Amino acid sequence: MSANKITISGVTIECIQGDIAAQSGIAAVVNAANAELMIGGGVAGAIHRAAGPRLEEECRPLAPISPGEAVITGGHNLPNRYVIHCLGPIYGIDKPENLLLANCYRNALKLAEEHRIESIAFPAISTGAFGYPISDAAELAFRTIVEDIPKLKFVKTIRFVLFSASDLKVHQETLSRMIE
Ligand code: AR6
Repeated sequence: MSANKITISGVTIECIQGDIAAQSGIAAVVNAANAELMIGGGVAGAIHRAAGPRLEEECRPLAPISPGEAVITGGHNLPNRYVIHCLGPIYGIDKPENLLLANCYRNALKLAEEHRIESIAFPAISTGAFGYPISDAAELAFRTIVEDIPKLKFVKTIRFVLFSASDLKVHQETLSRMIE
């Protein structure tokens, strides 16, 4: 079985294939950042290119951040009010990587709640340049979010934006196991 979305206690978790920098209608997008919060490859490149140079300016005094940490800025030229920047663990180097990756999701949701954000879109943090295996990362991300749902008062939509069809498929299959 494979599911594009599930709703638990009024909170919808959904997955789509797309570009994290093109998510209109979502209040906050999450950046798979580098410690310096500067433009990089992958998600960080797409977000900074779309947001424009004022995003780096706003980020400079907030850096560096540690694995598992999250900070929030404005969205600048993105179609989103906020960007929440998370530094994922480098697989095999930053340990324990499962705890550090879970902290990214927890800390991002905590910031979203503090800013009364209703909708948030995540990329698959750490699964690109940082090498975290996609299915382990998907399982951990969904489990962490489902555990946090009872704490959410403002967040109602949590979207996963996957770059490739195969990453989308992994997430759909993992999501459907959450409701079995
Ligand atoms: N939209 C959605 N997902 C994307 C996009 C996009 N535009 N581009 C890539 N992905 P990565 P990390 C997927 O490398 O592993 C950067 O250079 C990609 O296929 O962006 O946390 C930073 O500067 C993968 O599944 O993030 C850091 O140094 C996932 O997003 C470092 O890479 C994450 O890939 C962070 O590495």
